[in-house]
Amino acid sequence: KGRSLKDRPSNADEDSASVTLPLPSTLTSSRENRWNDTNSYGSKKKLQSWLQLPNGDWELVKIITTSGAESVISLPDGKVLKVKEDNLVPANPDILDGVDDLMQLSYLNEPAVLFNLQYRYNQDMIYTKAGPVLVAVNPFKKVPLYGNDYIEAYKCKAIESPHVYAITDTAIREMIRDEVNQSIIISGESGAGKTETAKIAMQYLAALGGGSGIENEILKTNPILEAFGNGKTLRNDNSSRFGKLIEIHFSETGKISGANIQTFLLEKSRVVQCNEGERSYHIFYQLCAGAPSSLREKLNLLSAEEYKYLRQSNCYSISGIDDAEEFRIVKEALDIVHISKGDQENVFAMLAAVLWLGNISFTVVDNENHVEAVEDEGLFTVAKLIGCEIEDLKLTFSTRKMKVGNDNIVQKLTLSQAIDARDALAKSIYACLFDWLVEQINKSLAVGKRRTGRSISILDIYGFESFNRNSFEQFCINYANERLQQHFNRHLFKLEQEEYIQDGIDWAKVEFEDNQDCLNLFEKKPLGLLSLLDEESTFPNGTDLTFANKLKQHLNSNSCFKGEREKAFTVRHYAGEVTYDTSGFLEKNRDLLHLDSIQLLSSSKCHLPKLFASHMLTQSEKPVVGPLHKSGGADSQKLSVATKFKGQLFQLMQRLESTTPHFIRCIKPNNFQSPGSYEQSLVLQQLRCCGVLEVVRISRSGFPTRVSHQKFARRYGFLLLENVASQDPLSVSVAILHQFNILPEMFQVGYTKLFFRTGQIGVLEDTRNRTLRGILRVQSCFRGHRA
Ligand code: AD9
Ligand code: MG
Repeated sequence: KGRSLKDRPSNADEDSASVTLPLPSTLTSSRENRWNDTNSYGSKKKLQSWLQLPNGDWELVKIITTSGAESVISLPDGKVLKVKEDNLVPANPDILDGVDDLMQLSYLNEPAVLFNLQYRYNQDMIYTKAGPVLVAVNPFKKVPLYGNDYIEAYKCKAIESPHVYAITDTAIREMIRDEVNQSIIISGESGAGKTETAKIAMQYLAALGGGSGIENEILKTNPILEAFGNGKTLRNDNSSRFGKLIEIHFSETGKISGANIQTFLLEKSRVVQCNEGERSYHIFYQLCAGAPSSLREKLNLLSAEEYKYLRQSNCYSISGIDDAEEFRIVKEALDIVHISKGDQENVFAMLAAVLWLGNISFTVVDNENHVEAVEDEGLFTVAKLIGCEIEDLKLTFSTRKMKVGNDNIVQKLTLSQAIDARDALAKSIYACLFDWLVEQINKSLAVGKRRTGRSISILDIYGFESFNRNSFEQFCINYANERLQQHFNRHLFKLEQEEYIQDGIDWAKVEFEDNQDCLNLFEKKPLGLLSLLDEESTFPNGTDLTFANKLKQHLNSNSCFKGEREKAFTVRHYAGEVTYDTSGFLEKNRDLLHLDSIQLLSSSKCHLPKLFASHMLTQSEKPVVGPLHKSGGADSQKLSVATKFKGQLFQLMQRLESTTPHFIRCIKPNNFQSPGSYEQSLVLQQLRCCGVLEVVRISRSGFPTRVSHQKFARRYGFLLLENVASQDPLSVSVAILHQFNILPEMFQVGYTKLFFRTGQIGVLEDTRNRTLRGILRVQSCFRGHRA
């Protein structure tokens, strides 16, 4: 049977004619024992091998003869070739095709991993384990793996094949068993499937921990946050433009008692500007398409095409999406999270105000190019929606009050200054609205007084991005991904191996790709990207060009940094090189809103603008970055965007450090969001940069389960046949291992802990559970007898 990594057709004729369970049953067995089988297929090596073709793809070939460093091989089409043996990589025997954990592969090499994932992908088995990590390959179509039947099957362990449900189930069990908070950390490039995966995990948690009704509220936060925080990009039709950590709390009985959502750095710029072919936030199009006529009238709503902010990217719809229907879903969700009809209307008014702000235009009024806003429908509607005077609004966009020495002076604005002031206001209103919504949702989901402290957090942030032109937003997004990658490395490589060595067990170290250098490039003080950005942001005469030059001056010797022409620079990220254009970096980092605009909002007669203004004021009181003496007039100084983001990420990492992590790596098999297409080189690049092979290598030679001697003795000691009450925990532990015939190669005894290979502890747990059930039955019989 021929295997090729190229264009392999779906295997409908093999063991998957009707795939109900996502795995051929022959492959589920004897998982635990495979780890040390590495050499048992050695003799077959000569028969089948992977040959790397000139384009980099791999083809499975048969070796006919080998002499010296050359082999004669036959290709699947019958052609016979002579090749250097260096170009061949051993292939696994057919019986290992499509194993559900890469740990089971005898030959762990790149083509073997690529083929295994593709073999499964072609049969809609999109999930595969890579040791402790779940790999999810985006199917870009509906796959029949979800819903109540599957949830039920995973809950009672009728299915064991890898799944988001399975990993979520493990998180719940470990939360209860170890009384430690858990986290599910989902990573991958933009469009790889993180947000969908997060929703699938939430679905499982809701099904298992539901009952009080709060689970439905939690699920309904998804359509709301996606409407307000996702938009279509060139990479993903539903791209998250903010990061999200949702912490779901549980009661002692394992029921969901509430939740809390924390969001990270929303991409504000999208509100006023987005690239050709992309869209702004979904909610704008949904509102335009779905608002009922009474609301349209109240907000003076037009169609999306008539708003300048939405018109500039020349893209209004997403194939397969009905914005009007989505609007209905969002409104229903807002009801469910207890946002009143009145508040909802206020929210829609703010959205309309933002759209209409973009339509305000300016006209030159003197020969120094100073401008004023044109008194037209745009200006009038914005004034009405924000609840302010038309004159005040006009003044905000034509003048700026400043302090020079002890004098208050009024500066007139030029066209570009006026446009900046208008766009800054639109962005701030939107960002405040987003934060306000999250705050309301959190109030509705709030955990009551009976907080147990048990929780499972799910992290879904924007994925690594690399476009033709990358700006401040990609800079922040990719920095966040570096942080996350480090957390992943720390847990799966560093901590794991350090623990082995500390506890004195036999261990040969596995090397991995460390991204500390790249993080240092960002974070080092005073000569890191973030520090230099902040410094330049405070200089009165700092510009994007002076910033770029400073980077080149100070960082050129850094191996993760490369200066480019003019205003650009390149960073070597763990996931690839990205060239950033510094245009707009300083403005976006300062993110100043002039006091005039804040004052305008505080003068409002409406609830939300007033609230936003007070929020902005408290923020701007916190000093730090802002061009201190710039005559252009910054009125408020505050933490720079990059510094604030860095702080948020540090906090996030601290929070995650206190949890047991479960990692899901999403993989994007092609760049066209299309089903059935699996591009080897693209998948390989993603596997490489997240170190999947190394993870598998460590897990297969490693000891993922570890328990202290005390805990082990306490948990399983009662199963011993002989009386060991007087013995120390280590002796009790050894006695247990002995009684249960745990093979010597399956565990190691450290100074403080026992270390087990995958699956070993399961046997003991099963016995313990069976015995406990037996004891309970006897007890209840006994009580029944007495009664
Ligand atoms: V970004 O960093 O926010 O731009 P994500 O979040 O990684 O990105 P997302 O979850 O939005 O990607 O997935 C992109 C698209 O892939 C979805 O809109 C779905 O159309 C598709 N997808 C992802 N996972 C699944 C799945 N399990 N089943 C079906 C899926 N389709
Ligand atoms: Mg997403």
